[in-house]
Amino acid sequence: MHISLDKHLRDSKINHDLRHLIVKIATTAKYIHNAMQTGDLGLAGTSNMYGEAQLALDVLSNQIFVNELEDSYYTTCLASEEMEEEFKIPPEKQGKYAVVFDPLDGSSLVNANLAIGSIFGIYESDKIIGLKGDLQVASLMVVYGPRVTLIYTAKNGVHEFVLNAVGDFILSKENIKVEKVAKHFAPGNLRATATEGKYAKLVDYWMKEKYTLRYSGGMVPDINHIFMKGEGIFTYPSYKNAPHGKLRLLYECAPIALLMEQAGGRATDGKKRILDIMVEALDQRTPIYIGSEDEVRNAEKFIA
Ligand code: AHM
Ligand code: MG
Repeated sequence: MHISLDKHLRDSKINHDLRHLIVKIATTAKYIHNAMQTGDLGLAGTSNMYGEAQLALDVLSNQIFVNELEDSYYTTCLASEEMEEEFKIPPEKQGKYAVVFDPLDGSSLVNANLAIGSIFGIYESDKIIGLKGDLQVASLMVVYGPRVTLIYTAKNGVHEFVLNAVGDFILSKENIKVEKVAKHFAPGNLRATATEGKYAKLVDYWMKEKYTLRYSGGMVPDINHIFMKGEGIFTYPSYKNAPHGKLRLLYECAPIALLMEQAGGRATDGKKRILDIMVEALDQRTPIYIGSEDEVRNAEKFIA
């Protein structure tokens, strides 16, 4: 029997509003996928708050998610990697959830036709600053690859759905678990090994121990690889030029950390649980070590 995302949420007794919000995000992801296949992939001519050139697709995806979430009547405020400020939902459309997202993570990979993704964190809140990832009531990521898949947790384990030919997300993997020990490594920011001796030693260790490299340049597919193989480690350390790393706490690291912990894995900044870090700014960055528990602990030792 096919189990749809909506049915899975119902069977898991996820409350009405959260269920509808998650289904709304899933539906909207289909529009993004459609835009990806048919849309203009050129530069939009604007840059986001980090000074990165935005692809038209970034701008478009962000706009589509904002519009759809505003009109869902389930949200209070929105924050996205592609917006400088929090977007307050007008009073007549207020719900109870703050939604934070990266509408198109890994957008530089689009023209190379590699897999990319969208990431979402959901909080029951009417503000964002001062929250920490632990307070998320749900998080999810969508992978746009040869197949479109969605992985969610509403703190009920981690579950994967595949988009079928008639546009339904159908359960494909329930209760995904990540083993403690890994044989795959995804070392982000390898350029840091030029100046960070400890990170260079960690990468050396993985190579000497004959770990298998699986790195795509997109955090979503790289993390998805860990979920699908049931083991692995992904790292994105800081270094001199980027003292807090590159990846954003709110839009990338915290939602993915919740998924990873729900699957039995570990996610830290090298010392502290990602989910314990307080959000002090929308654009806050953090180094990240995430995946199989023993491997993350080992990485923490190397870089201590
Ligand atoms: P983006 O949000 O601007 O697309 O950047 C995030 C991406 C991650 O998906 C990936 O892990 C990382 O950037 C790769 O960074 P680098 O360009 O340093 O290799
Ligand atoms: Mg991103």
